Amino acid sequence: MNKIALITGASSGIGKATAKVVASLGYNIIITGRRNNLLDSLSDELKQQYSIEIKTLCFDITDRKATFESFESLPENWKNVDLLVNNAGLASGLEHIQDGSFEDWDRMIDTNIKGVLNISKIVTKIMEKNKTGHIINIGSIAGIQVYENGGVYCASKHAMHALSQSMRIDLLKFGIKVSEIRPGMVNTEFSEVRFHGDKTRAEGVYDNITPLSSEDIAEVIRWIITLPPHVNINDIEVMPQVQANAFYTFRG
Ligand code: NDP
Ligand code: 8X3
Repeated sequence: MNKIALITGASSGIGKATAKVVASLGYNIIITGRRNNLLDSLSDELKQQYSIEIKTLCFDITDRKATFESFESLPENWKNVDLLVNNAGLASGLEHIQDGSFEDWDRMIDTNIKGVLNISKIVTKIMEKNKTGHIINIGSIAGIQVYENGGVYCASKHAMHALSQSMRIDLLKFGIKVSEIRPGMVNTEFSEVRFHGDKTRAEGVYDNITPLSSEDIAEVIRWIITLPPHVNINDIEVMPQVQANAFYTFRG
């Protein structure tokens, strides 16, 4: 039986690129997101290319009931997840604290913190029973640094950093590995989502620079999950060459 990976937010960006890498390694994959058409076309593409099986689960990770029910709908043998990639997440808005919108804040907190908790509780319970597993949390440079206007997104990714460390401790005795990846700028739908669909503003984020691609992050994941079982990468920061940290980007 192939190993099973569950990748949240696989309809685009880092999650989609990760699904391709994980498929190439022979895992059977559960891909999740809210856009079913994108999940279905990725599933078709990967099934054509690799001898693996894929399940698509379409649900909103902020909806705890839907998350539990979706997972529950899987056939029993699919529930034994070996690899969980907690990737689904977003930034919404970019404003000073006094101008921020409650709606944006709720979206980020509900997705980036509570969404991660929802799926992690389900999967870690199974990994605990199986005494094995690997969880990869997609954090951010915003999880250890804060920048102007990014307060709530940064807070949500600081929470991811704290959770990654505490999960590692809690799950240690069950043989479950927890790794956190903290990328800098990656060119995905991220900025378009942050700017509520404003493509021009989103493109401006990557003006005159070569940002990371989703595939760059997926390659890091390939490396982490193909290391020997006794080795764990606790955390790793990955930046484009032109970006030193959250504040300094060289735009020529
Ligand atoms: P994308 O916007 O391209 O992908 C985000 C994914 O998350 C989509 O598949 C989306 O699926 C899913 N998602 C968002 N909200 C929900 C929800 N409520 N329920 C279910 N799925 C959801 O962005 P990225 O690939 O860049 O983002 C992936 C992760 O990487 C995020 O956690 C982000 O914070 C992090 N990150 C991104 C960086 C960047 O510069 N791009 C840098 C550092 C970290 P759908 O819309 O179909 O629901
Ligand atoms: C996304 C990267 O720099 O916009 O997590 O916070 S940044």
